[in-house]
Amino acid sequence: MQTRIIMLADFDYFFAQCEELRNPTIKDKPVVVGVYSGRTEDSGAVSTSNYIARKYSVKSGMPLFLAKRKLEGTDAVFFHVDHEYYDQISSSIMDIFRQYATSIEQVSIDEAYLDVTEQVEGNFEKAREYAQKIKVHVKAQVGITFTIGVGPNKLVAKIACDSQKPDGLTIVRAEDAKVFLAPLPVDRLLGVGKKTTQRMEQMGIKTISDLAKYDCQRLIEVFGKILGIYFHNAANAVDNEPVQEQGEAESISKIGTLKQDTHDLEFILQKTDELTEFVYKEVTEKAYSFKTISVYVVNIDLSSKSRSVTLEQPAKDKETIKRNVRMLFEKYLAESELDVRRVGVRVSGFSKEEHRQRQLTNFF
Ligand code: TTP
Ligand code: CA
Repeated sequence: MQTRIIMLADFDYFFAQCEELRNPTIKDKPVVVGVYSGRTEDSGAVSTSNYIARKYSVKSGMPLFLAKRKLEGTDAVFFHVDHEYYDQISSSIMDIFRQYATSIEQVSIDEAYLDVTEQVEGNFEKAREYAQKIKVHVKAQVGITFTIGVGPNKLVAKIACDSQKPDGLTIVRAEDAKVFLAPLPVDRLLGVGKKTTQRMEQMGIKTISDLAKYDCQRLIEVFGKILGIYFHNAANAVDNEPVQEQGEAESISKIGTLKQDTHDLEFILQKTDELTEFVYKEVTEKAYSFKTISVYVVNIDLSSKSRSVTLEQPAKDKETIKRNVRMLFEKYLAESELDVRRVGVRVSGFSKEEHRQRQLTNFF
């Protein structure tokens, strides 16, 4: 088998970087994005923060009041998460990735694997230039930086990516992969959590190299066949999982700002027709049928609302989206007197005809 060349792209401090993008003046300040529970002014948790805030030891998951305390005396800025906005930026980057790879596999809002074997003719030196080219393209078109790990498979690409952030580029050639992994602790492998780490430690396995040398039969006895073989292979930098779009996406959406604030249905529908074109294109590319159609509205007072409708039968045509978007907006405008500033169209509840084989990565 030809050596594959796989990239993992992971967007840097993603939610916080998105906020910097639309508020360029905050770039040299600590930036924290949080989920506010609403109970008291500061209750909630940090989703992420930029690297300046991280210097003050702000971390994802930390209570917001604690982050505030750590940043006391600085000119830190705090934001509420805005998933719709981050989703949209993420989709536009994923679209660029699709132009550069034979296949891509989005694993989260801010991570995707790209199989670029053909594009770089199996050559790791070319892969370096190619990765730079993708970074420059995304930076110029979307304004976001990200880190790339390159390896002979997904497992190595992921660990390479984690080894130098932000705006990093780490390349691990096929012949160096085992040596690259050897000194790392076992919990760097996907699927090795706290419990497994403890169990392995009892077995005298601390590093990936310990695991690579461990008797495979014995691993199977302890962890079962699927995991035992997986651990043995992973530690030896062996991973044949293909890069392929995972299961079904949860939703496909597109948001846009109206040319002017309005309460006029036809004016709004001109915009949503454009958005529908985009959504419909994605849906057909993925051969999805959908059951739910939603609209999203940001009013002039910046309050936001969404409305949706679920069909009796899955559909896959553009007219169904347009018809329901019209219906949802007719109803919405009758209920609300506020002028509308931004609108969005989303479809979800996907099904796909062909059945996909479950991947091992989905196993975890
Ligand atoms: P990560 O990739 O873990 O983190 P990051 O992109 O903020 O930072 P970096 O990759 O530079 O280390 O998570 C991606 C996004 O997921 C992140 O921007 C916010 C969100 N997130 C949460 O909402 N809660 C969490 O606990 C974590 C870890 C992430
Ligand atoms: Ca990230």
